[in-house]
Amino acid sequence: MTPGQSRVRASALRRSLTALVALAVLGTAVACGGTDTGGTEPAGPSVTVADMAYQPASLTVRVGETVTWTFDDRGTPHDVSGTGTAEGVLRSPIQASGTFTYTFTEPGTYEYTCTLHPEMQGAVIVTP
Ligand SMILES: [Cu+2]
Repeated sequence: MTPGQSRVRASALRRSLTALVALAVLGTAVACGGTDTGGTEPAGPSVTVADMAYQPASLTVRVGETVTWTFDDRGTPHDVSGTGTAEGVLRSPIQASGTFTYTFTEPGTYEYTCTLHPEMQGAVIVTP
């Protein structure tokens, strides 16, 4: 091969290596996120209420599963208040800390909001 081809190959190899390293770093970060629970993370599906948002905003669970909402927004109170078909079904107290749990026994889409901050929107999709 010519010296020119060799340079092209080395450059392609470097790009591949960079991609591999990026993947490895990403993998490590994900692994750390999965294990760094500190022993306080709920075991089942969970939503964190923080930074004026439900995280994740949309969650899919199966019938019979219990979802835990953890209120952790530096003292700002929120609630979980069902809208539409979930109105009156999904209902937490207004709370600035602690958790709220709800066990979904019927399939469907449960949309909810915060009565204090209507811009906060969340949904739980319950599959059979
Ligand atoms: Cu709120």
